[in-house]
Amino acid sequence: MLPYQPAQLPTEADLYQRSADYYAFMDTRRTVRDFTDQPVPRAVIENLIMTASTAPSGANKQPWTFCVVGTPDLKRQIREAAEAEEYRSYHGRMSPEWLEDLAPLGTDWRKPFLETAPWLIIVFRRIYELKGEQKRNNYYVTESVGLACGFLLAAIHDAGLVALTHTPSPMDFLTKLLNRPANEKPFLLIPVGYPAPDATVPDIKRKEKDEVLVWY
Ligand code: IYR
Repeated sequence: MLPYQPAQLPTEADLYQRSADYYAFMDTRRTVRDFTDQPVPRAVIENLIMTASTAPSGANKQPWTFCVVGTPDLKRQIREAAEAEEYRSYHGRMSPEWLEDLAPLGTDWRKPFLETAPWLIIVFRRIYELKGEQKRNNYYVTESVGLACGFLLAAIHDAGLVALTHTPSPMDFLTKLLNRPANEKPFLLIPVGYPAPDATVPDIKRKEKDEVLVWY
């Protein structure tokens, strides 16, 4: 064990100010589907991913792999495979209720952002580790990787970039295209970049405090 040495403890006034400021900032985050092809330096993506990798995880196993794709040819292959799956999803695999719930978002099977965004971050869950021949367990893998993705989205927003949490389904084409080992399962595909000047976002609202918070 090591002593925990936080930066200076905040005053109560600091607590109000900092929590309110961070909430106001995070409340400006939007999922964006319209990107420009303006480049984002690799070092920036590395910082964002290392921030994600500070997330807590079951038994500190850090059961995540972040694959970053920037080459036009691989982005095109990912787009073609994703669109083929999404076409089937939007034309029969998703229930009428699901399609109705998605209508306000204006999504369809076409995924041009998979080629426009400078980087695609594909997050994999590591369901176990191989130490030589021996399999070692990871724990709470989905929770851990979800937390890391939350940290990643907050870091992307803080940097001034935009992202989309894209979930093509099924996602096994990513295992094949990226040649990932059997202990890794695709979790989320996150295009990252600058928003297009004419980008639009759906006119949707966040829930109110009394809808999400219960005091006891
Ligand atoms: N995976 C599809 C459909 C989709 C599903 C949900 I739930 C969303 O919040 C948004 C889209 C797609 O990416 O279009």
